[in-house]
Amino acid sequence: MNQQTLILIKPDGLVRSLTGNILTRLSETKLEIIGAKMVRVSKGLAEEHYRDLKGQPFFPELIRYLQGDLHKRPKVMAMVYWGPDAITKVRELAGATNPEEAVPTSIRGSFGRIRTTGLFENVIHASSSPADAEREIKLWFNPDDILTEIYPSKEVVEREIKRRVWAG
Ligand code: IDP
Ligand code: MG
Repeated sequence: MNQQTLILIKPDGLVRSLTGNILTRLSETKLEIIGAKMVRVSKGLAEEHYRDLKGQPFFPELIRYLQGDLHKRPKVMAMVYWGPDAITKVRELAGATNPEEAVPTSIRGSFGRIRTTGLFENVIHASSSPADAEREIKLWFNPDDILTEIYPSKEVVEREIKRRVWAG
């Protein structure tokens, strides 16, 4: 069954110049990239993304991690991959949440580490179920950012919306 999944290259992945390597590994899945962008992550976005983990002792540090505070690199690369069994395929390639337990050849097994504080610094995020994927993709992307109609969308007319345009 065709599925879509949200992938984030977290700030540690960017700071270690792992983008090319990770994209190459992901291309082995033969899935299609239907959305991609660089995002500066607000505290609100980070907290919403990881809202199920609120209350965990590592939650405040996890939010700072996703925002790039721990790596002085305030951005992530967000992508939507689409195709047969996308969620399982990408999760397998990503490896276990704990980099120490991840298969050594997986992305997290190869490049992840555990910080001295105990936080798993694991390079990549990948949605873990269709429901999570839908919630996460809708959080990170607008319908117009994605090249396939994966979820129903509608057109609205909005007035007096402030947005940035090119000055010249
Ligand atoms: P996942 O990223 O494999 O889906 P989640 O349980 O959703 O794992 O956790 C989100 C992120 O929070 C992980 O990728 C990791 O960075 C961090 N994390 C999860 N569990 C722990 C833990 O027990 N100790 C430290 N960090 C954790
Ligand atoms: Mg998760």
